Amino acid sequence: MYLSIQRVLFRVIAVSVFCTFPPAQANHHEHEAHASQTSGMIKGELRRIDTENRKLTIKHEAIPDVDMAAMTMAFRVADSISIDKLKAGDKIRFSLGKVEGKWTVVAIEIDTSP
Ligand SMILES: [Cu+2]
Repeated sequence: MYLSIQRVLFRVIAVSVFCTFPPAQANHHEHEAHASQTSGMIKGELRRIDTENRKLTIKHEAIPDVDMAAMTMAFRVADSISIDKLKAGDKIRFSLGKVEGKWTVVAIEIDTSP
């Protein structure tokens, strides 16, 4: 019961709550556990890997969990995820979590299914 109420409330208050936290660039490692809302696994294809800024450009299918249509866009990547072995063109499955009010890749795997 508590969880379902929280889920509904989250959509309403997420932006205002997360925006009150200043970006703490110096304490990067404190961020990674804060994804309190996550999507299911999403199919996509990697278009660009920006290792310097830890961003992935992903062509993704529609994501009903987060009310997003199919599109190509850049996502930030959670600190806990290694992106060294990823390359453009990889078919992937990934999930998103909201970190500081932004949808962030919190899990990723190469999709080996045909
Ligand atoms: Cu998108």
